[in-house]
Amino acid sequence: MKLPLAATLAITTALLALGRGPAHAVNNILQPEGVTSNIGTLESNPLENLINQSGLSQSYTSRETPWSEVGNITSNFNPGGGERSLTTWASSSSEDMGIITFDLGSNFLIGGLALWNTEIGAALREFELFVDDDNDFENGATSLGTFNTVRNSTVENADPSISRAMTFPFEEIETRYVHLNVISNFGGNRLILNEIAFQQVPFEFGHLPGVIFAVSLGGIYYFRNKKMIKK
Ligand SMILES: [Ca+2]
Ligand SMILES: [Ca+2]
Repeated sequence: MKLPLAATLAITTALLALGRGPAHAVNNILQPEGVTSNIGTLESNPLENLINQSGLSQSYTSRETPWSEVGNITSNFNPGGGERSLTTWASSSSEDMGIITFDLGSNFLIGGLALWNTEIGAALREFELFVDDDNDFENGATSLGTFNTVRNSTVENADPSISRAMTFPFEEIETRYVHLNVISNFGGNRLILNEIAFQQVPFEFGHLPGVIFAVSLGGIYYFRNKKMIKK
């Protein structure tokens, strides 16, 4: 005997719900696992400083801390040097344009970028984002659009020594790699940024990864056959 349609639908719904999981019920902060660039890097300020939460006012847990918390996290930067200046990534002098590529580790549905900039001429001004199925920008990538930052010092009542997280929403898309193409900074002869993170969006019905869908179908097939054998 075959399972009634209602039972089949119930099992499918339950399996799909398992795939989503309670931890993914809200948008979370997603920390990239790797970063590379074709821009030269100052030895004291490595690229990893962009994705290791260095210099942030409070830490977050990747894929668990809600995206809504991102506005409460700030960073600061001491342009005169000292320990705080070493929490940033800095390009080598006179080399401030190029591509920075973030590897999310595996495919995620993302819907925005959080940027902790710096408050000097070396801060990022205009950039274009691309998603990609490999870490090679040269062989093609899909543009998500061009974005402009706002300097903290131009925001009323803002403390110019502290950078708030700036968020840049874009159309939700599933990807593993994101390229950030630097178009301009605010006039310095190098580029200095503090931190980057992404907005992880929960997988919805239509966005479920193929593996979860396959497991769901397999489960239905198994239970239907089991029932038939018993009969
Ligand atoms: Ca940092
Ligand atoms: Ca590519």
